[in-house]
Order: sequence, then structure tokens, then C-alpha cells
Amino acid sequence: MQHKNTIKLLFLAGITMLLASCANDDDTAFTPMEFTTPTYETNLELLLGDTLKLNQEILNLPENVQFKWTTEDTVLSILQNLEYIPKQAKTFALTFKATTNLDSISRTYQVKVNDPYDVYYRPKSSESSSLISQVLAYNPAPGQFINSSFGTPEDAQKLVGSTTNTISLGAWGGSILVGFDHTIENVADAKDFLVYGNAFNGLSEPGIVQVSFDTNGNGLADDTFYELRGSAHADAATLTNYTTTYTNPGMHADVPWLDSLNTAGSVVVNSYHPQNFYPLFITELEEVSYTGTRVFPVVSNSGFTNIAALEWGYVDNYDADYATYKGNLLDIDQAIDADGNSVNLRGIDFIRIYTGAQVNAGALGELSTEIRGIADFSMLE
Ligand SMILES: [Ca+2]
Ligand SMILES: [Ca+2]
Ligand SMILES: [Ca+2]
Ligand SMILES: [Ca+2]
Repeated sequence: MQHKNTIKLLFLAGITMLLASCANDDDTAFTPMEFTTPTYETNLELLLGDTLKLNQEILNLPENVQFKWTTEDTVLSILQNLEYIPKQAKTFALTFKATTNLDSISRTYQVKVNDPYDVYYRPKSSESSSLISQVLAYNPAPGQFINSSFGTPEDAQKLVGSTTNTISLGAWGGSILVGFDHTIENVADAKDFLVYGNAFNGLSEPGIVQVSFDTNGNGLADDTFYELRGSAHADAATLTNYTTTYTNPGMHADVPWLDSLNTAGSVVVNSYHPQNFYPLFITELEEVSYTGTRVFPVVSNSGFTNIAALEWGYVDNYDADYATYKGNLLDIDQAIDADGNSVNLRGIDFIRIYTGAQVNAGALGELSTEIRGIADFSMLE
């Protein structure tokens, strides 16, 4: 009996304490939460790949509040502000909720995610040119043709609308960036564009190709570029995320370089080309660094230097298509992201090409990719 009473007393004491704490809460005036702005935009629109950023400003925010952003049954975030990258082009309902044990406020949105290809794809028409319509950048590496014939910004501009002028990209990493007056379609199960070069059997100078779609529709090549995988990309010797820095010797002299593996070398001058080999029209006049993939074609120096072709996927490279087309055929389906994963591109607006190998070819000078133009292959047949 004695024992039971003790328990009863403790229980009553507990109730009293609970009541006391409730009474304390009643003392502080409860102010409900409210959004800073009474109205808000309920219909939101963005492009696939963009980040949806929403900022909720709330008055009278208690410390124990919980936030939840949901779409259907999926919780996207439990933070006050949302940063979310939708994975698909579709329209979905989005709900924000701020909750405490006493109070709750919420907002709902309709979010429309547009596929950039549906908005910015520029289909070819009867007015379209199959060839390059603009040269957006020419950043060669040092080479025997640079600052001379085939190696000036004026020479680069001659690629517009033409396949008969030659531009050299210099040693490894030197590049050119071009655009077209329409989006080059990624035709299913077919190669999509043709890059003209000056290769022949025994003198391949493989250039690596990157492509980009004008995802933000601003006409500028400020969108993600994807490299086109070629046969040598899987070789064990191939270097990716590789950087080489060239230093201007300030005169006709070997141009020293140092790469990201701490290997030093130089672009060797010859007496046939008496000018400074370092590009004197680029912004970086003391030294310049280029980053990309470096491939290693088979070079034989017995007698006349012979540079073997890589099997497929490069330009200025005497592969199986070259004799037929006077150039290399590329397939947009070979596009890969920075991690080497395949990406699915419906079409492309910009092409960047850079010299893919670093080779001193003796009397031939440095290995340097040349191109003579690019054509939308679907318009040639
Ligand atoms: Ca294709
Ligand atoms: Ca752009
Ligand atoms: Ca060359
Ligand atoms: Ca060449």
C-alpha cells in the first residue's frame, strides 16, 4: 500500500510540472509565421541543366521550425532555400512548407523545365550554308607556320564558307573554335560532319574535336563542350586533363614547354621558317597554357619521318575515310563528358579542334594539325 501511494504522488507531481510549463508558454504571445511578401510568382520556368533557386523570406520564424520542399512524394530539400537541378524536361508541382508544432505555412508552384533543344535548336533550311559561318577564336600553340602563312588570325578567318584555305594549329593544344549558321544535327547511326585537312598516307597530325550546343541561346560559345572520343582515347598511354605551358623565347628560337607531368621539351625551330614560332597575336604573350587530351600516334624516324594514322575519330588524320572525303568524318554520338561518360546531343552549334599530339617530326617540323574547313555532312549528300 505504502509503495503504491508513493507512485501516485510522483505521478501527480509530474502533471503539475507539465501544467506549469504550459502556463509559461501561454505567457509568451504566439505570433504566427508569415511570408515577407504576400504574393509570389506561382509559375516558374527554367532550362534543363539550370539550377532552380528559390528563396523564402519568412517573418516571426521560431527556432524549432522545419522546412520541406517536395514534389509529388519526393523531398527535395529540408532547407529554407532551395537549390535544385531538375533531371528531366517536364512540368511538376513544387510545394514549400514551414512547420512548427503550433503553426504551418506553405506555398506551391508549377515548375516548367524546358529542354534547351526545344527552345534553341536552329534547324537547317534551304538558305543554310553547309560550311563554317564564323571563326570565334584562334589560339594556336607555337609552330613553324604560326605568325606566317597558314598561321595568322586573318588566315583563320579564311575558313568561313570555304574548304580551300589552310590553317595550322601549331603544336599540341593549339586550337580553333568555329560556328555555323544552323545547328548541325546528330543524325542517328550516321556520321555528322566532315573536317577537311591536309593529311596524306604517312603524315597524319591528329587533331582532337570538341563540340557544343548553344544551350543558353545567346549565340556565344559559353556552354559546355564535349570531346568526341576517338580510337586512341582508350589507349593506356593517352593523357587526359593534361596541361602544357609554352614560353615565348622572344625570337626565332626553340620554344620551351613544360607539361603537367613536369616533363620539359621544346618546339624546335628550323631554317625554313625564320620567324618567331610563338603566336604573337594571342593575349598571353609571355607564356600560354593549354589543357586537354594528348594522344600518341606511332612515329617512325627511319629515313623520312612517318606518322601513322590513328584508327578513327581524329582530324588531319589519314584514316579509312580520308582518301574518299579529303577529310575526316565525325559522329556526334562519340561525345563524352569530362568524366568520359557518353552524352546524348541532338545537335551542335560550335566545334573546337586542337592538335592532339606533341611530336618533333625532324625535318617536317612539329606535328601540328591543319584544317581546311568543316562541312555539315547531311548537306553534302
Ligand atoms: Ca550521328
Ligand atoms: Ca551560349
Ligand atoms: Ca602540320
Ligand atoms: Ca597536316
